[in-house]
Amino acid sequence: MELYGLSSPNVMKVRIILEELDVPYNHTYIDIFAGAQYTEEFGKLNPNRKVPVLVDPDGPGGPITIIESGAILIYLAQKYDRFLPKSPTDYYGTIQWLMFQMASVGPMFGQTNHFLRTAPAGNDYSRDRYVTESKRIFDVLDERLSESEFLGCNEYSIADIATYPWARYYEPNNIDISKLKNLQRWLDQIGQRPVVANVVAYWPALRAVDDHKKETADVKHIDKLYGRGQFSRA
Ligand SMILES: N[C@@H](CCC(=O)N[C@@H](CS)C(=O)NCC(=O)O)C(=O)O
Repeated sequence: MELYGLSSPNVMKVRIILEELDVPYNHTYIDIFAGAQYTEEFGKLNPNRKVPVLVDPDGPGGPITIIESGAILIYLAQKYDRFLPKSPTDYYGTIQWLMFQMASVGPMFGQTNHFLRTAPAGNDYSRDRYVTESKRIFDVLDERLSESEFLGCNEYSIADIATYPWARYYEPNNIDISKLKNLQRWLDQIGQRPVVANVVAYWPALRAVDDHKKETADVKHIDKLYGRGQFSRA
């Protein structure tokens, strides 16, 4: 299998499941800081021009290309029959918390990261809105984890794999989770899985590559990435 990505949380999810499944894969680096997502070749893989993208040459009925990290997790869980329980209660529990990650955790935490670390000064309203929403979402996760050992149900599933890489952002974003005991318990539990611990351990090296590329990038590419300057359509 070929995984197109870099060091983002959405890509970390896919690396965690591939490594949990012990499926061999190649990782092709897509340099979004140099516009690699806008090539004709990449556009054929993902018209949304974002990573991760998974290409499985051995898909159902031939090679298959899958975009959207949540869809990739469902695909791999179903192909290898793991991390997506079959009983209706657990199946829909897992799907609904996976959807919560895709619709709320990822997009809101992503905006929080952007406004805390990337946006220029003078965006207090936007920054406060996303920090507030992120804190609310952390509370929701904590409440859910007060009634269930894992997010989707009482076993480790793709809902946990999807959410863990984003939940770790409480630290760099200075979000106080000291009162969120259920969330803390879950973060420890997931982080202690050998595969997860291994991915987390090698991640800073990947992150350093991205940080360097971002710092040395042509400002035009960064403006296009963030839809600003000459690329703003507002
Ligand atoms: N909903 C998508 C989000 C993917 C996404 O936003 N990817 C980012 C990296 S985390 C990206 O490729 N950004 C490049 C760009 O926006 O040009 C998923 O979960 O796969």
